[in-house]
Amino acid sequence: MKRLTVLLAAAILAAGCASDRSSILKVYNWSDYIDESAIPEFEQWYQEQTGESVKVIYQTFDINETMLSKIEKGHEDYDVVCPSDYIIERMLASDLLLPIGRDFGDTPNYIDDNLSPYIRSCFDKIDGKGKNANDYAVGYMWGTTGILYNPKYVSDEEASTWDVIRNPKFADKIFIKDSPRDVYSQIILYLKQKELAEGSVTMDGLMNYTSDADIDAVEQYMKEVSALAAGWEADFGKDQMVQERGWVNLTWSGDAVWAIDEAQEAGVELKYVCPREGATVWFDGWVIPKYAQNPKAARYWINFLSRPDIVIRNVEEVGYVSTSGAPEILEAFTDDSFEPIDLTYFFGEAADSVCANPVLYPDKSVIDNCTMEHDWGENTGKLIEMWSRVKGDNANSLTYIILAVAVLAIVGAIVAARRKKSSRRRKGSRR
Ligand code: N2P
Repeated sequence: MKRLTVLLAAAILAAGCASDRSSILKVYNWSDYIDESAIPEFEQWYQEQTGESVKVIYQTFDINETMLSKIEKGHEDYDVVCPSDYIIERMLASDLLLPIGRDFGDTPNYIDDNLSPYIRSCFDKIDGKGKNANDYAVGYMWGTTGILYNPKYVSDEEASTWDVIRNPKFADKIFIKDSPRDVYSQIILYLKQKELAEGSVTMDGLMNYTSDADIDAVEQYMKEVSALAAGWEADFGKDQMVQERGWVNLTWSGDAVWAIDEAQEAGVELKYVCPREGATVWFDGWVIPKYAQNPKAARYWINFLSRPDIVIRNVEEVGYVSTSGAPEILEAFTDDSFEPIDLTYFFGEAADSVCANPVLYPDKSVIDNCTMEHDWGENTGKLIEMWSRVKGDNANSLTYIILAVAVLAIVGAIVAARRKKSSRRRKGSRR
C-alpha cells in the first residue's frame, strides 16, 4: 500500500512537471555573461508580448567543451544555449540545432534590425555542411584572444608576442585560459610565423593544422609554458591580475576589459594586446538545440537580448562586446577619452573615426591580423588529450594550495562533527 502511494505521488509529480515544461525556459550560458536583472525582466516582457507566462531556469558553464558534451549526450533539454563559433559549426555538422524562426507577431524583430554586418559575414564563413549558420545562430558577444598584462612588470615589447607566456622572467605569474582550442590557435600562429611571413601558409589555413606533428609541436611548446604557469583558469584569471598575483594572462578581450576597469579602481594598471604574430577573433551566439522543449520562448529570449537597451546593460555589466551594430550601441560606447579608431567593418562606412575603447572594439588593422577558428571534427579528441597531458604535467603551486586548503577544510569538518557527536553522547549518558 505504502509503495503504491509513493508511485502514485511520483506519477502525479511527473505529470505536473510535464505540463509545466511549456512555461519553463531552460537557458545555458557562460558564467558572468549577463546582467542578471534582465532575466526576470524577460519573464515579464514575454508575458506582455505573448500573453503566456514563462519561468527561466538559468544555468552556466565555463568551458565550451563541457557544454557541448552535455548537449551531445542529449541528456539535457536546454532550450537556448550560447556556444562559440567553432562549436556552432560542430553542432550544425552533427545536426543538433533547430532553425531560429523570426515569427514574433507584433513584437519588433530586434535580431535582424541590429545585428552587425561584420558578424553576419563571419557567421557566413561557419561551415554548416550546407546550412547557413545565420539561420541557426544569433550572435551575442564577440571579441579577440590576446595578452592581458601588468606594465609595471611586463614591457609593451615583451607583451607584443605570444612567447611572453614562455618568458622565465614571469615564472609563476602567468595564467592561461583553460580553453584548448583558443590556446592551440595562438600557439600555432606563433610557431608558424616564419611561414606566415613568407606567405607559404595563411592564418585561415593554420586554423586547420591538426596533423600529429603540429599537435606535437604545440604540446612541446605548452609543456614549457606549463612549467612556468601559475594556473589554468576558466574564469578567475581576471581577479588574479587585478590583485597583481598574475602579471601575464592569455585571455579573452572581455575578461581583459573587466579586469582593466576593476584594476583601475584599485590603482593598478593593466593593458591588453593582440600579439603581432596574429590572433583569433571569436563569436558566441545563441542556438536552439534540437532537444529544446520550448523553442518559442527561446526565440523570444534571443530577440529580447538583441534589444538595444538590454544589450547596453549586458555589455556594461560583463565587459564583453555585443554583436549588435545598432546606432544606439555606437553612441553608448563612443567615449572622447579614447583616440579615434576605424570601426567601419563593424558599424558601417560612417564609423571611420570613432573614439572608442580599442580593447572593446579593436581597430580595423587589428581585425585584419585576426582569423576565425573552425571545428576540427574527429580530430578534436586528439586536441583534448594533448591538453590534458599538458595540464597534467603542471601541478603548480596554486593547485597545491587549493588542494591543501580543501583537504584541511574536509578534515576539519569531520573532526568538528565527531567532537560534537561525542560531546552530545557524553551529555546524554550523564542525564
Ligand atoms: C565569460 C565567458 C566568455 C566567453 N565568462 C568567451 N567565449
